[in-house]
Amino acid sequence: IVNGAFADVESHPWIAAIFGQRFLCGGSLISPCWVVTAAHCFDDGDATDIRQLSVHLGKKAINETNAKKEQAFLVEKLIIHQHFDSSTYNNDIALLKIKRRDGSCAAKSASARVVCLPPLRTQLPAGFQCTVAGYGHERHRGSYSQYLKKTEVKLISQSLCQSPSYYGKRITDNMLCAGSPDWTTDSCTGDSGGPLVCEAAGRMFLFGVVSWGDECAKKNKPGVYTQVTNYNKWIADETGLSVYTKG
Ligand code: 4AZ
Repeated sequence: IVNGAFADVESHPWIAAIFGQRFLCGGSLISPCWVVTAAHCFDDGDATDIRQLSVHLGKKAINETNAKKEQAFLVEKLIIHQHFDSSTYNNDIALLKIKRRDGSCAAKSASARVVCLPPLRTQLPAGFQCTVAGYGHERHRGSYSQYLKKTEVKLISQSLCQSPSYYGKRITDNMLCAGSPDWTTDSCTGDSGGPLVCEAAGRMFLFGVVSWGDECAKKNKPGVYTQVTNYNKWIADETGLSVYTKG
């Protein structure tokens, strides 16, 4: 996250930190046994060996462990969207089924809780303020943040984001753009897979998965997020969860 602020994990209790040999990506807990993340996190051959993966909930810092707040899991299943295109990042979404060695999934606590999926195909208006969180770089070509950070960004209309001075035809209907009006704050490398949440009717909903962008906090180059509302059926089919209602 470029600029923004440090965040308590209790304010983003659904955030997951996904590790391979080292930190890979963020994610979001959508049910006790399932984490949503970005498909491109597993682009790199070795990372797809699920025996190497672990998922941590309740984590304030990538390089520190707080046993009181954290829960750690193995990955039982990695489901990369069957139409993920690594050249365009269309359908940049994946699911991880998590479990402990004893077979149990996440326990609800102040630092670990599921996030709601938005009702099917709900669209929020341009200018709507949402929050993105992660452990990623603090500037383009910078370094990972020591601690979990968050920032506020505003949704950008599809037509503006598809205009030539923004991203043109690179933006598909499965993507949504969000940025700060003054281009000072943004998600960045390492925030990938993590949550873009928007508050509606007093609840936080997962509207986006951090996917890509041209650098970070760059003028007319907002953060691009996977449009989670297009994937309710896919998530339901792959997990067996019922995600058509506010749940
Ligand atoms: C990345 O490289 C990345 N500004 C993620 C998000 C954004 C840019 C780059 C959005 O993973």
